[in-house]
Amino acid sequence: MFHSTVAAISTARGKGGVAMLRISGEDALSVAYKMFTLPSGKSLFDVSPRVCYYGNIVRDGRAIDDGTFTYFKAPHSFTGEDVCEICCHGGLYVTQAVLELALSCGAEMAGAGEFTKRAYVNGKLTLSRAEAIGQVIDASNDAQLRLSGAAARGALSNKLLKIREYMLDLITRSYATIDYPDEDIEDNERSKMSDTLSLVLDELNKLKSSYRASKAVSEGIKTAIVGKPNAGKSSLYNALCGEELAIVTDIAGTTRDVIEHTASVGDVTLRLADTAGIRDTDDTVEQIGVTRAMQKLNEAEIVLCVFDGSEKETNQDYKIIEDVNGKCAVAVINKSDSQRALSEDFVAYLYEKFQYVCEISAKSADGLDGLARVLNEMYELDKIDISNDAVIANARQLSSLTLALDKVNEAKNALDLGETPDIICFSLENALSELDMIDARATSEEIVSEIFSRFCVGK
Ligand SMILES: Nc1nc2c(ncn2[C@@H]2O[C@H](COP(=O)(O)OP(=O)(O)OP(=O)(O)O)[C@@H](O)[C@H]2O)c(=O)[nH]1
Ligand SMILES: [Mg+2]
Repeated sequence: MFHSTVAAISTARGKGGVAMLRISGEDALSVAYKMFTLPSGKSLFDVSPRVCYYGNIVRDGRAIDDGTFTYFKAPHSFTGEDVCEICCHGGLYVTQAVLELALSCGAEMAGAGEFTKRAYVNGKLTLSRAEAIGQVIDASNDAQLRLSGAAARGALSNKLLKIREYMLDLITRSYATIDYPDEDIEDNERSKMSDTLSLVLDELNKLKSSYRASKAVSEGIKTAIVGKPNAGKSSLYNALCGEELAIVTDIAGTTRDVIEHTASVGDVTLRLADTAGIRDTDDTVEQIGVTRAMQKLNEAEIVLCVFDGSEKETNQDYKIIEDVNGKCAVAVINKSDSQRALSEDFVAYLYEKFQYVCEISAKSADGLDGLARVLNEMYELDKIDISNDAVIANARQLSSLTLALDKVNEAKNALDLGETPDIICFSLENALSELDMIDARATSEEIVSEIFSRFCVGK
């Protein structure tokens, strides 16, 4: 498919112990032959694939560095092509020199994501697995790594293949009836097909609903921490971030600016905003802070509404409850390590007003596991095993899945209404081609290029 041989440094840019140059394409071995020599004098054309050899990286007959060489013979390589990997020392200058040497020996510079793109085009990876590899590289917390790791190993691709098999079976059965146009689909056959269609619909619906969960893990949820001054918002923010990022004092009105940071709580990634305590004030600077807090509250997808459990409730607490009305909010009763002064009636009111209530101590981190459970429940992450299950990972996949789902629904309705097999078949074939878009069994070159251009060079 590709006739050029490309090279790039596949390790991250910057000083490090080791850097790796990857060369892929028909001439990979010839390029490596011109720049790497073995102490035994053995030619690189005679090495065993997948064995690591020590040797010298040579320019104009002189060694510029020493390192290792591994040859992966096509098709048993990441890209499916001949691949040579040369590891050298990870200095900025030496790495660049090794790359330039490879280019002068006949390789072309690889574009962003080119190795993964080649792996996809050469049938070594499905598109959803290739996308997942990008997410593995971008992962910044454990949940993101588990989610993308499962997809990279083929969780979604395998699930799609299974659903595809059911759909192909349905199409084949419908065709069998089309061949005898005078005969209607027998009742028995119709009911069997209806059962299979229900199964397919069930699987597709499950996948569709997994998107909300996967988005909560990978993209993160805009979350505002609000409450009256001194409730412990900044303390909660610091506890969730695992760092003393926000200033905490016992002076009401400490926080003025909005501070933002990403934290992983349970399996959910929260894009947290700590805000100024909401109250009426004559202080001009604090007023601006309160306005910004209200803005963040309105923009947020989730609101963590903090109440001071060690103080009697005030009118301000009631006002804030009104402010968050209609938002997806968790009432967080803080300072559980102190004597409870919040009235029982008010606590009961919180349980009535909020779908979720957590009692915590931001100071000791007690109860934060309960908050994590609540967040997992909100995004149905308690129902998904993100380390293994198939999930929809992005809007592109969701859009194809939704179209496929519509078409399967169409087929099911047609079947239930007693329509002729050709009508059912037509919907099913459309559904299949939509579903096939997810793993790019039928995707345009434009979409493929767009996806791989988001990768870094060397991947
Ligand atoms: N005992 C106890 N004290 C807490 C807890 N959380 C916060 N505090 C104390 O409550 C006071 C206010 O905490 P902050 O985190 O600054 O409160 P805040 O809501 O951000 O306050 P403003 O920024 O002024 O709106 C500080 O003295 C904290 O040490 C807790 O869980 N237990
Ligand atoms: Mg604060």
